[in-house]
Amino acid sequence: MVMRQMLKDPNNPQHSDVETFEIDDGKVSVEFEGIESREKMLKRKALFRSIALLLSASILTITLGALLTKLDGATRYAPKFQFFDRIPHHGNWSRPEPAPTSTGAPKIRAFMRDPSEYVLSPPDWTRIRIRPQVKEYNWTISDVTANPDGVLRPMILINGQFPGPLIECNEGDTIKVTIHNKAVNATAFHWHGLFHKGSNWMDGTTGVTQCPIPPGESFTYEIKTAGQYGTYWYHSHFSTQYIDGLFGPLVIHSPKEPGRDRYKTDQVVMLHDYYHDLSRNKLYEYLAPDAENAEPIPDGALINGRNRRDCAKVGKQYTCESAGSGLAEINLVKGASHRLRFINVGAFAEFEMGIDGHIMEVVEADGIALVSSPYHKLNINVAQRYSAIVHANSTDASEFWLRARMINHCFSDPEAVEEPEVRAIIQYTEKKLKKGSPVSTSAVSTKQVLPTTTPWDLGTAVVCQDLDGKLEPANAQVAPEPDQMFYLRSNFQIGNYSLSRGFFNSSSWRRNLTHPALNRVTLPGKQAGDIDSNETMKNIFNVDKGMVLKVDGVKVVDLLIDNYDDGNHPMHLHGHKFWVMAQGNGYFNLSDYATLPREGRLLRDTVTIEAYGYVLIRFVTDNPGMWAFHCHNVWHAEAGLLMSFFTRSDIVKNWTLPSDLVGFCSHPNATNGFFDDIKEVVPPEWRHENGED
Ligand SMILES: *[C@@H]1O[C@H](CO)[C@@H](O)[C@H](O)[C@H]1NC(C)=O
Ligand SMILES: *[C@@H]1O[C@H](CO)[C@@H](O)[C@H](O)[C@H]1NC(C)=O
Ligand SMILES: *[C@@H]1O[C@H](CO)[C@@H](O)[C@H](O)[C@H]1NC(C)=O
Ligand SMILES: *[C@@H]1O[C@H](CO)[C@@H](O)[C@H](O)[C@H]1NC(C)=O
Ligand SMILES: *[C@@H]1O[C@H](CO)[C@@H](O)[C@H](O)[C@H]1NC(C)=O
Ligand SMILES: *[C@@H]1O[C@H](CO)[C@@H](O)[C@H](O)[C@H]1NC(C)=O
Ligand SMILES: *[C@@H]1O[C@H](CO)[C@@H](O)[C@H](O)[C@H]1NC(C)=O
Ligand SMILES: *[C@@H]1O[C@H](CO)[C@@H](O)[C@H](O)[C@H]1NC(C)=O
Ligand SMILES: *[C@@H]1O[C@H](CO)[C@@H](O)[C@H](O)[C@H]1NC(C)=O
Ligand SMILES: *[C@@H]1O[C@H](CO)[C@@H](O)[C@H](O)[C@H]1NC(C)=O
Ligand SMILES: *[C@@H]1O[C@H](CO)[C@@H](O)[C@H](O)[C@H]1NC(C)=O
Ligand SMILES: [Cu+2]
Repeated sequence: MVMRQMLKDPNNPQHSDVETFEIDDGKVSVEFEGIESREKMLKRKALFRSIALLLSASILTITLGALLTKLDGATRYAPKFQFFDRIPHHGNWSRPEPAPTSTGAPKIRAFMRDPSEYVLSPPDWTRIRIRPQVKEYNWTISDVTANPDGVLRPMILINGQFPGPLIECNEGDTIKVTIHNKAVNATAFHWHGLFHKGSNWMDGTTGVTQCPIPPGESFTYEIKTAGQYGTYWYHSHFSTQYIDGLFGPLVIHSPKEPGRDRYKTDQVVMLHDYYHDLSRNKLYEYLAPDAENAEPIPDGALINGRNRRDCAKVGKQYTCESAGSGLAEINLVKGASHRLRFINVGAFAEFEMGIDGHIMEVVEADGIALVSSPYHKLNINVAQRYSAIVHANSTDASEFWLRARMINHCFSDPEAVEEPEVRAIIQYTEKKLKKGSPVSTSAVSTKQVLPTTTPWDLGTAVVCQDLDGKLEPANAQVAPEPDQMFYLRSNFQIGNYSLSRGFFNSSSWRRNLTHPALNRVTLPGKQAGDIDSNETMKNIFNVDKGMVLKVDGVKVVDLLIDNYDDGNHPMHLHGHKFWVMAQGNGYFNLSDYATLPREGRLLRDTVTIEAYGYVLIRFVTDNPGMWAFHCHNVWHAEAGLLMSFFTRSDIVKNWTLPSDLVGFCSHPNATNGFFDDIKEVVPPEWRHENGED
């Protein structure tokens, strides 16, 4: 047995939609006030009537909202007119998803999702009475070989396409996603940033709130969207699996969101680092003995799943067929303003991104509307979101580069990345969209018109930290005074078997897939009975294998973390938004604690702790459940940088979890694909008799 400590802190060795829009014929009811001027509304009414004459009533009932928005905010992408012929007459339609593609080298790039799917159709709140809807999605998960950037690799996809489909709804709607797991390994889906108030078991976090969905089984997530809006995303929360293809955007519209009249079109731009191997194999290298927390270097990056590699430069171990691959194209109607919702859906790299010749007005961070502030470039860490308004009024060109560069100074070997930058083409388009104009096909044209614009001459980021400058919520809210504070030290240590593990104090999380934390506190019988005793908590949870901090009642909790690691951590708290009270380099000076300003603090759900830095966050424990708090760098989370908050045990202990979820816990295939570092990477002769599992 090798027992070595490598501490980074020298001073302290201790440590298918169903959408129905309702229109009152002619008399359009306005449920929300003060959103649009009367004049503008009358104009819209006139347009509404003239279109009404052209279209049959059955079509009208369903698609008017989407149609008007599309005509107004025309993009080069074809509108969803194609749906017309799929509309059943009873006014209920499902968006049929293409059948999963079979394994093998795809010649036709049908696995690439049509980019027009990431163009949003915000509802017109002024003319359509929108009642809460149930939005249903039917997803089949399967193993597919595909080559988004040219390099063939095994992937795990939703309905055979990459990236995942957009979930779009209105605040108050219920989203129902049925997962049919047809892949060889288990899975589970997390809805990043959603509160799941009163339904913590829908949070989708293996080891914390659920047992995985075994291959061959199905499960329906039911997600309420009350009390929040903005840009979110979803991803698998089973090991590092999401980076193999299981992720996508989730957008909640709301009449409460300020500034909706400031842009004509609205679309999602996902940025992500990318590997040419299955994440499981990368995890194997990363967690191997003596690997010393050297995170796998991405092979490149993608925008909305797209990029194009030069096959001549790709390693011989890969099969590369770049025909049909290309850069993402983002179409902006010339002269108008546009909302771009940036999401970092990657594994590890923070991006610095900007658009040549355009200022970005940042108006949203992690689902919180902001006072607009202008930026030339944005820093966006893993799992964070920013919305920016971009004005398509440059007279210099009509094609521009969107440049997104991984901040490779934060990589274990900054020089090792071949292509740290990925680009997309921003194209100005003409105002009106012609009905029936050709759909931009899923096979991106290889005859793209490449921009010739030059980047902002501003130097490049070398530190991984959050977007600086003052991001101020539009709806100012004074953070409450704290009731209690937890302090944690995070670091990486090389310990037993020479494995590099991530720690919060003495805790390095080892997920127990068949006994998730939530199940342990809701089991009928003796455990749940006296969960309020500290003794029981100690018996149920071994702090060294995953700290669980229990908070009784509704409290205002502060969490201060000092990071003794040379890497940054995008920290995410499930089920809540938190105020970022303090953040910086070095260690927090406690004498500042009493006087921290409480006004204008940014609320978000993912915050960066710099290398050798700190963060102090504040949140209210008003959402009962078992909520993971973890680093969203997939490698770090798998090395153990995850813990949980257990709130409102008085309510939670009365819960009965859905029987299908509980049933998965005893399913023989629920742990298929689980990566146990000790079993997988430690040579048998090194292992203890009793194991360290
Ligand atoms: C829509 O169709 C689905 C499947 O056919 C059905 O389950 C659902 O109840 C329908 N919804 C409405 C609002 O009619
Ligand atoms: C959902 O997908 C499954 C598997 O592809 C299929 O059997 C089922 O009929 C679909 N259900 C609906 C409501 O579309
Ligand atoms: C583009 O529009 C924005 C917002 O109206 C304005 O601030 C900016 O100066 C304009 N740029 C040009 C080049 O006209
Ligand atoms: C973590 O360790 C620090 C330093 O030993 C200690 O002050 C703190 O209370 C610990 N945190 C928790 C939640 O136990
Ligand atoms: C390492 O192994 C020893 C002996 O089995 C055990 O007491 C200790 O808790 C282990 N440490 C870690 C960090 O797993
Ligand atoms: C998970 O927890 C159960 C109950 O405490 C225990 O019996 C089992 O060995 C644990 N499994 C792993 C892999 O730690
Ligand atoms: C349980 O532990 C907490 C935190 O250490 C403490 O405040 C509380 O008084 C303890 N409760 C009991 C019943 O001992
Ligand atoms: C902490 O803040 C106090 C008061 O501002 C100051 O006197 C002290 O020097 C600071 N300590 C450190 C280590 O910076
Ligand atoms: C939980 O259930 C018990 C027994 O049925 C009941 O007395 C208690 O009030 C419930 N607690 C809550 C918070 O609903
Ligand atoms: C578990 O997987 C094996 C191998 O694929 C299969 O033969 C078996 O039927 C599965 N068990 C269940 C309960 O689905
Ligand atoms: C599924 O799990 C097995 C190990 O159980 C692993 O060898 C394989 O690579 C996994 N497949 C995928 C697509 O992750
Ligand atoms: Cu981390």
